Amino acid sequence: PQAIYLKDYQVPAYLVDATTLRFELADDQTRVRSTLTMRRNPDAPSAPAPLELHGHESLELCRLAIDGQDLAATDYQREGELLSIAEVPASFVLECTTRIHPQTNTALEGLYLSGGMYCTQCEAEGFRRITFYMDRPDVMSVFTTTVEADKARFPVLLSNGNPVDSGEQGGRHWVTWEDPFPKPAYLFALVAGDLQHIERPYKTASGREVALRIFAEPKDLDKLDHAMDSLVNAMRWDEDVYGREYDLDIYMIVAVDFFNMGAMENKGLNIFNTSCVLASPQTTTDAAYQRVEGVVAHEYFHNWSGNRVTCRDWFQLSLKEGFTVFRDAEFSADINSRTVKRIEDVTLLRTAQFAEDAGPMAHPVRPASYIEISNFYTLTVYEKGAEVVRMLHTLLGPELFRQGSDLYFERHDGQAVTTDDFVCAMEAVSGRDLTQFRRWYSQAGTPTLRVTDDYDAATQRYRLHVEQLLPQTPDKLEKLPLHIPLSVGLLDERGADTELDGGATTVVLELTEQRQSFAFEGIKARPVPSLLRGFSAPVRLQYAYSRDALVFLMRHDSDGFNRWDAGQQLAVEIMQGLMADYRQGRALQLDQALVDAYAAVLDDETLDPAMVAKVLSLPSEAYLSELSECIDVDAIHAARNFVRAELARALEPALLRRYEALAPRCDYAPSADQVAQRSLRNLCLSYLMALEAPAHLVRARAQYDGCDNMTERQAALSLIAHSGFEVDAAAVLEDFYQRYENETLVVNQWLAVQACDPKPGALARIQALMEHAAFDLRNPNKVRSLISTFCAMNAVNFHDASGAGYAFLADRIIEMNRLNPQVASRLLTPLTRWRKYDEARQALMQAQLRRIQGSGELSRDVYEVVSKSLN
Ligand code: HT7
Ligand code: ZN
Repeated sequence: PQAIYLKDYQVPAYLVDATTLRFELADDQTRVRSTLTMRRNPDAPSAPAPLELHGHESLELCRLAIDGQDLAATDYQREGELLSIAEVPASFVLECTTRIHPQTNTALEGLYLSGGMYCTQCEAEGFRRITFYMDRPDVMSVFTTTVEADKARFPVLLSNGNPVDSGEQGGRHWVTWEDPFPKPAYLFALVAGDLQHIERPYKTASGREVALRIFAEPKDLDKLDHAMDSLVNAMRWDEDVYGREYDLDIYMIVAVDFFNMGAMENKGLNIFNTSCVLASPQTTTDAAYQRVEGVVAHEYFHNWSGNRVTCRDWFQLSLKEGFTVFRDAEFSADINSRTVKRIEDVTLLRTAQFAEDAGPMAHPVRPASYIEISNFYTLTVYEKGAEVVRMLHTLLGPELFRQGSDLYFERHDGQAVTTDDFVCAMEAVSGRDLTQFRRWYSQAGTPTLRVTDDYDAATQRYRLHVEQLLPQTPDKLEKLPLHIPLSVGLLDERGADTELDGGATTVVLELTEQRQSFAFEGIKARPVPSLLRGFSAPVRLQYAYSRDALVFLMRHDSDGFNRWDAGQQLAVEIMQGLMADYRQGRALQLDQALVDAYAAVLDDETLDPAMVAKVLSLPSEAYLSELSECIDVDAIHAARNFVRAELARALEPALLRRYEALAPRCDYAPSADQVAQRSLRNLCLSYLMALEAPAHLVRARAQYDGCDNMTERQAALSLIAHSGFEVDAAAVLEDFYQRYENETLVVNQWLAVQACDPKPGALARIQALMEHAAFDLRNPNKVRSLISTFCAMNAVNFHDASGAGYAFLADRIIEMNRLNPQVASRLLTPLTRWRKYDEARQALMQAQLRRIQGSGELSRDVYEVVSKSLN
């Protein structure tokens, strides 16, 4: 397979002004007839070029005609994914008929069946599996789509836009949809199935009436209200915060069970993984409720940041994804707790994106090349991309940022543009030169900020000295200093913020050089610096805080994020010491400083319980791994478990007191205050269960039996299932399955709970579960629940020194490579990290990568990740 380079971009030689599609859905095949009104692109180089259409090799071409004249097989050439016609008129109508087989489409790209319902996934390059087309995002066309199918089995027929016509004949029926907004093919969608929906009217700020409809299988109709509430909140928020309104008469969401990712923003017809839309108190945890809210908002926000203004080419993916993640994060922060949302996002970034940025697949937010674009829907493009937008927001301030966003939408409505166009709009409104800032888009790797300080009592001057260290990445490109906003506050000896510039207590230092110093005058005593407040840039921060200083910041920092982060740094440092002790065979002993700091937070009833839960949550094994030069999974597991059990022993009465005091007093609601209380209560129970005492087991089982919601039940389930009380563990798992056998998403949770059970013998349990009726290798949600969870969340078992975990994963990847390349390629992630382990494990992991490499014909997706990992 060949790499594609950003530097080779060329404007399309032809344009498609109008696209008319007719789908005839039948049991063994689907016939697709397309009529494209095309013309030469006036912006293309003047010599007439051949017409090049994309078409997947699975497409059966039945008819191709230009201006009504059928083409003979000798009039065109098919090579790989391209069909070319040497000569075409300056403007013409191209007609094409293809035959496709959704029934056997296990890749879940293009048109496929999800549990008996037809649906599509066209981003990034799925449309070429439906018909021959200029399947690139800078070719935008208006679409008219007719869907025809058996009426009894597929009573609901949907596509983008508004329904304009329908009819029926002899048991079959059809509906025609018209989408007036020009769009690239990746935003095309079609659904046909036996679905029901809920509906809510919505009036936009300017008074337009919109019908909001959410479709699902009839059995799930009672689980759609939360998604609908989230949608309405998101629509109102986008009007208030960005001045953006919805533009069609109907907005539809359809829930499907078989889906490669979370959801898809097709114009007017979003298609969602059921896991991102269905919610009910009995089947859905608080975390899943929040995910539904976030994903519904994210897809809705794409209507402007993605659909009205789209990407010129796939290298620009972060133009829509980074911006939209930033928008959805701000939405969630506004309607829930801002600090908790920030903590969760930064945790993901520092744990998983930093690891990606340090591995063989590291790439800039705007990649310079790819072999398979599906491999670039990454944490770097999404999460780091959102951080880049956040830094622009920090540098410009909210007002100018909003003006920049208005200008961007105004300038580029209806266009396919680049990340540079976005930055240009921000430059235009602010008058700032963002040339250096643009390096965030082109340089891969996570910078480290090394900070030192000095204080001179005589002159009352405090100085911060900052050095940026930019890591080498696989592209081997030279790294130049970045423009980095560093938010800083200075705490005096009482813990109060010092007034800095013009009375502000937080200032944004702008780093632009590799080494830079910043002086603060009139500082009466040596302060404790609060650095990188709110995580103002996606960097690793190095500053030699003493443990006392970290405890001080935990108590006093006015920045909630940094208060939490100080606690994390303290816990990390203590656990790293214990890991070293464990390796040397020394007795482990917990630093009393951590016990005291945690006790103070636990006893502070004035704090938001959600924050208490966050502060008292120990850094995960994955984060400790990311911070390790060479990952020792056993030492990490042992040290973390030791700290958990010691904290539980020392704080048992306080934990119990808060656990009892937080007992639910009213019916379940996914409201911020209830979510906060449940999160702290479940955290207390998890510490108590670390004591492995029968009395706490009884408590956990009582919670499991007595609760009215999935948040409490699932928390109790995993604590019991992962405990050493094996009989009780088996009983509760059996009970859970019996209760929820018919709830697919809950059964997936049941698989995931077992997949991350750290007790020895996990691999055999996973293999047995693969034979269970609840498992299906063709359903990505189930693969993620069982296999990805085992590999990512059960390090001690997956990385067992025998290498059996690696061989198991390689077998699954080889199987999945044929069934579903996108899912197969994502399963590879843990093996790509082989350089971070000891020599023996490195050899075992590499051997499995080579086995995959030599296992036969590889999809582009798997080929790219395997070959880059072994390079
Ligand atoms: N824009 C959507 C991306 C997506 C996707 C990409 C590749 C393969 C399958 C996919 N499903 C959805 C989702 C989003 O970011 O909103
Ligand atoms: Zn998105």
